[in-house]
Amino acid sequence: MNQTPANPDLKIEFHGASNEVAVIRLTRPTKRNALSDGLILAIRDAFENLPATVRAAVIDGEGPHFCAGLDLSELKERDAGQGLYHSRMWHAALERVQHGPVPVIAALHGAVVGGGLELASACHIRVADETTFYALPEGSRGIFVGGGGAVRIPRLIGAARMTDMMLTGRVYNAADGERIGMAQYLVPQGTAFDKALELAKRVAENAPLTNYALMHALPRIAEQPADQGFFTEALMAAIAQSAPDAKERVRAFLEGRADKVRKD
Ligand code: 1HE
Repeated sequence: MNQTPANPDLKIEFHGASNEVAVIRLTRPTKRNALSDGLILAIRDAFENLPATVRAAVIDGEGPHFCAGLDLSELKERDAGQGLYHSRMWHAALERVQHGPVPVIAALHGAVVGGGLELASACHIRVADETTFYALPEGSRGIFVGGGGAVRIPRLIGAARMTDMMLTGRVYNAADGERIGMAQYLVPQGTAFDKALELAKRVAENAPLTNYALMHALPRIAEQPADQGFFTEALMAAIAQSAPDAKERVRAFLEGRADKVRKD
């Protein structure tokens, strides 16, 4: 099953026995998957219109790089007001990635720069192959992040590292990126997509309410004072465990029908 988005620079296909994994691919390799306004809106629409079969998503990029960030050819025409609306449009689109219906796994390779890093940081898991490099060239282009990076990237690597990247143009390679928290997985060259798909299939097997709690409750709890966080956690735990799906999964373990936890 495939879906044809309105924008030719985005492709959506479905994987798994029940089409439970959506693969959303940036297909603008000649421009290094630079994110035009049309492409950002297509990403938003893709996440808003995922079929009900979908339980997890992978996002990746065609060609030698994941994504070169904002399409700079569109930048020169904007005044201040248009710039504000443009940034808010990115926020709305990447909000659909982060707080959409399903967990999203980014498969990274090559350049993950500027708005490409902002897109990756809106995903829930990042798998990077050895060719990946991370940069925020906004500093040297005389602009600022505008796609939510000022909020999301410090939560991954800390404000001090992001400040350094933007002030000095520092580029992190794949290994250092994984060390500082850009990606949770570092894999051999050319294998990020396969690993991301494998993880997405595993994520898709979870109880949907557990995935929902991880996407929607956990980041909010992390921002709350401890006392409120404990209370939100208790509410979410009570809701999750009351689902029929959760009861069946616990029963399956107690009756020896479910996998044990094993070392890899
Ligand atoms: C582009 C873009 C782009 C490439 N907008 N057209 N992002 C940047 O500042 C990164 C700019 N790009 C690069 O540094 C490099 O292109 C890469 C390291 C990503 C890749 O290098 P390379 O040698 O593989 O490709 P290339 O030859 O530089 O680029 C191929 C074509 O893509 C070329 O166009 P052509 O017509 O000459 O073939 C490039 O001009 C074009 N291209 N990147 C437009 N970004 C919400 S705010 C977010 C703010 C930002 O993201 S700012 C950071 C922007």
